[in-house]
Amino acid sequence: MLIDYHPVGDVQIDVNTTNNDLCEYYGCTYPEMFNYDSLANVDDGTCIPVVIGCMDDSTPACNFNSLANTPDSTSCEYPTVNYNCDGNCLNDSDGDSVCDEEEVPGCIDILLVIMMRPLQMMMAHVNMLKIIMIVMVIVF
Ligand SMILES: [Ca+2]
Ligand SMILES: [Ca+2]
Repeated sequence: MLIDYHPVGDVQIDVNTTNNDLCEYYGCTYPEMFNYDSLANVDDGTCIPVVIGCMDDSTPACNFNSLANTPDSTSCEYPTVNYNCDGNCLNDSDGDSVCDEEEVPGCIDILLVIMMRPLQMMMAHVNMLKIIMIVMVIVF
């Protein structure tokens, strides 16, 4: 026989009946919320909305979202090796925007390079002339 029961005292513990439907369980009752409690039947206003985002803080993900509570691993973006998330070098000791790891050793005196280029071209021509003269001497 079902009695119209209105508990008194602590409604969390239904001491006078075996009908658990009369118990009030507090929690978030909205299934779309992050902390939905399927056992709760009284909403207590503690629902937390789902925030999808990159939760990878173990590696330096550029779009790490500290507010995210639901991971979306496909959305994490990482910097290129030797660069930070802004596209700047992690190490650039001479400040020329070429990362230390990508520096190419060699002559950096542009004036010397400009002066040497014609000389190198002239030497190439001289070498070609030598070859032509040797061929002519051999043939004739
Ligand atoms: Ca440099
Ligand atoms: Ca550099």
